[in-house]
Amino acid sequence: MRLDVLTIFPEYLDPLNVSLVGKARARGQLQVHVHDLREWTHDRHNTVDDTPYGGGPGMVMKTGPWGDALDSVLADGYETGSHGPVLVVPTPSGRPFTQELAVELSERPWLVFTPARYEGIDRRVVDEYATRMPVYEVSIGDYVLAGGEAAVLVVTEAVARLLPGVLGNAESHRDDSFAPGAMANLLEGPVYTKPPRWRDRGIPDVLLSGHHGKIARWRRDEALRRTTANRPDLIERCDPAAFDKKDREMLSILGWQPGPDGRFGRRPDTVEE
Ligand code: 97T
Repeated sequence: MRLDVLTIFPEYLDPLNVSLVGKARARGQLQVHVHDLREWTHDRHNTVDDTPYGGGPGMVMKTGPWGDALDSVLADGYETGSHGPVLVVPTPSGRPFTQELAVELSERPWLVFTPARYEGIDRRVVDEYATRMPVYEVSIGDYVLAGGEAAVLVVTEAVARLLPGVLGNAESHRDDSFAPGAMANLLEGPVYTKPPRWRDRGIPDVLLSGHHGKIARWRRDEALRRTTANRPDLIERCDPAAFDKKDREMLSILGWQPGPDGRFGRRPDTVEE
């Protein structure tokens, strides 16, 4: 897979040399090209932004540098044998970035990222390139960043670990909390390793029992405990057929019950601390 990143802060992408993504690059599984957008500015001050039409606060990134930069990066990619680019535009008004979207992007041969600073990019840039390639405007969560570079790091890491051969066997995808088919979209419960006692704290006896059935049940109960506490929305939207008898017992203990439509919701008398 080829990745291009166009940014006014190329150093912000230095983490792409480290850890999983850095190793994938070193092994030739991923080609990453980071470009300084200011190389495509036309004036003495390397201007990339201007005031918004219609007024209002902040600055908008100009069409000229983005258009010239994208034309040049796309031409280089095609010349060197890449094909099927998609444009990935981080923005707080994009579609939520999910594991499903990470899987979809991991199946593309070439991703071009355009992280913006200021109040975003002149709309005509996205509209123009959307006539030539798929465009994904993505948000990594409901909070505001100073720019899209951190979102590029997030998307890149989520995508790179899905590429064939990038993750070792020890850390395979099956158990990812949001992997399709992971515990019916429950969050993972707590994990423990040696030593068996630390600062007077032990580990749950069941994990030393050697009883695989009991261990699996305990893990499932802990997953239900965490998910009801931290992500009640995941339980509420779950197909109730995903919950077996023991799940239902645990959900009841946690204060959850099926509603008229069979879907689980918090019992009205149970309150949050
Ligand atoms: O807040 C942002 C500013 C610029 C580019 C992206 C974002 C953002 O992406 N996901 C959440 C916020």
